[in-house]
Amino acid sequence: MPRLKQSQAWLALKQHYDEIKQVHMCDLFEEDKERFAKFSLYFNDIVYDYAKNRITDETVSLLLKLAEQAALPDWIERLFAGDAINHTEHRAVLHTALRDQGDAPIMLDGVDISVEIKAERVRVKCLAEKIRSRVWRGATGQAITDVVNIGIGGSNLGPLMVNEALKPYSLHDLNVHFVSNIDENHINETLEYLDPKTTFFIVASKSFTTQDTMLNAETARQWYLSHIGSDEKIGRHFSAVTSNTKLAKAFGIADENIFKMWDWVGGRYSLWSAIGLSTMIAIGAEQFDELLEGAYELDMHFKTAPLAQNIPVMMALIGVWYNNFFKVQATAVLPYDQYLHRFAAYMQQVDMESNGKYIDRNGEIVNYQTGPVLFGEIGISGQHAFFQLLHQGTKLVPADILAPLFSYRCIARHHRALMSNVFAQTEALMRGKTEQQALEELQKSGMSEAEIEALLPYKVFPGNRPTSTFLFDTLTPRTLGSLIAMYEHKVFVQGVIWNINSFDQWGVELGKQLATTISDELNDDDEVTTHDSSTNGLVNYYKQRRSLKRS
Ligand code: G6Q
Repeated sequence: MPRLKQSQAWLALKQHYDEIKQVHMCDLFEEDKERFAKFSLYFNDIVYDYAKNRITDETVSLLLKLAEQAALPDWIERLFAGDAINHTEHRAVLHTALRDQGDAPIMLDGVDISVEIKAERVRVKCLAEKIRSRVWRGATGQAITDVVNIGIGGSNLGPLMVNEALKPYSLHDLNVHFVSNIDENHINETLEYLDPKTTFFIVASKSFTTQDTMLNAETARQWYLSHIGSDEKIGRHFSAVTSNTKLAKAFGIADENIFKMWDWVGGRYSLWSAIGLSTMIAIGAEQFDELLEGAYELDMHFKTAPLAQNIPVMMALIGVWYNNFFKVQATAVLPYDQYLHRFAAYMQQVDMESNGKYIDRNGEIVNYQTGPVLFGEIGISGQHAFFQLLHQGTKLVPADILAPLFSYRCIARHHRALMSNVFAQTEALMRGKTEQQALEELQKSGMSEAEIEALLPYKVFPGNRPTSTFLFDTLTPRTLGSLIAMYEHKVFVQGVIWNINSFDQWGVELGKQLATTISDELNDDDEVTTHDSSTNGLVNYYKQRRSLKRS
C-alpha cells in the first residue's frame, strides 16, 4: 500500500480540501436545509450533531473511503478479538472485555478471560459494598468515612473524572479523595483533615513502581502508623489495585485487599477495572454496572454500525479532516455540565497519550500530522476566558460541546440560561458577524461616525469555526459510560487512519526513567556535572539553596 499521503483516498481529500477550504458554513446551511437531519446521529439518549463542520456530502464520502482504505472494519474486529494490536508491547487491547455484558467467552491465549474479569469484579464489589454499608471496620472498630485513591495518570484521571461526574449518585457521608501529585502538599492537604481511624487507602498502580504513587503510599502508611501504631492492622486500611501482586504484598497489603489489573488493559483505559474501586465505593455496584452497560452498548454500536452511521468513526474522521487537511493543531472539549469538570483533563490523556506518536506501525517516521493538542474546560468558564481565541484568533480550533438536557436538581432559570449559551455559542462560532451586521449594531448604539469607523474592524467575526454538539438527557452512569467509550473509540479509529499504535506510551515511560536518575543525584550536596549546562545549573542552584536553608 502506498504511504498514506500518496494513497488515492488521501489525494482525493486533498483535492477536495482545495475546492472547499474557502466555503463558509453559512452558505452550506443556506444551500441545504436538511443539514441537521443529514449530519446528526442518535445513540440512546445522546444526539451527536456534526452539521456545524466544514463538510459536505462529498467530504463525508471521501473520508469514509479513507477509513475503508485503512481497513478500519478489520481493525475494529481485531480490537474486539483480542489480537495483539499493541504490537510494541506484544499485547492485546481488551478494555472492552472489562465491560462486556454478553455470555460468550472472551478468549485470549486459549483462556476465557471473562471468567477472571467477572470473578475480580465480584471481589471488588464485595469490598466496596462492605465499606459503603459500614460493615467494614477500621483497626479501632470504626466505620470508614474517607477513601483516598493514591495513583497517577491512568490510575487517577479516569476514576477521578467519573467520581466527579457522578457526584449526585454518591453517598454524601463517605468522601472520596484523590492524591496523585508527588508534591507533598497534595497528600499533606488531603490527610490534614482526615482521621486515620476512619480512612481507607487504595494504592492504584498497575506497575506498583511509579515513583509518585509509591512515595505517596509510603507517606500515607507512615501517617497511619504514627497515629494507629499497629502494623498488623494495616490490612483494615490499605488496599491495592495492581498487576504487581508481589510488590503490593511486600508493601504490607493483605492478599484479600489486592485487586488485579491485566497487561491487556492500558492505564488510561482502566477505569472499568478494579481501578474503579473508588468509584464503586462512591456510587455503589449497581450504578457502576450501569456505567459498564453504557460503555458496552456503545461498544456494540461501534462494532456493528455501518461506518457512515457510526458515531466514534464520524468523530474520528472529522478530526482527521481538520488535523490533516486544514492543518489545525488543537481541538477543544467543552462540557456545559459542571459535573464534567474533569472530562477534558481525562480526554486529554486518552487522546494525547494514545495518538501523540511520530513513528508508524512500520517503524517509520510519519510525514503527516498525528494527534492534535487537546484541551478544554467547562464551556461556560471557557467563554469568559479562552473563547476569544476561538471566535477571533488566527487559529482554527474545532470544538466538541457536551450538554445535558435536564439537570439533576432542575432550577429552570439556570438550566435555560446554560442551554441558551450552548446554542448561542455554536451558532455564533459558525455564523460569525459580518461587517454590515457589526456596522448596524454600532450605529444603533448612537456612536459617532469616527468612533464607528475606528471600532468596526474589531467587531467583525469571521465565523466558519466548527463545533460538534453532543446533547444527552441527564448525565447518568449509563450515558457517561457511552460518552467515554465514544471518545476511546474515536481515538482508536484515528490511530488506525494514521497507522500508529494508540496503546503504548514510551514518552511516559521516559519521564519515569529520567526522574529516577536525577532523583539519585539529589540525595547529596555534590556538584552535578553530567548534564547540559542548563540542567546542571538548575540542579546545582537547587542544591546550593537547599544546603543554605539547612544551615
Ligand atoms: C496510562 C499510562 C500512565 C500510567 C501512569 C501510572 O495509560 O501508562 O498514565 O497510568 O503512569 O502508572 P501505574 O499505574 O503503573 O502507576
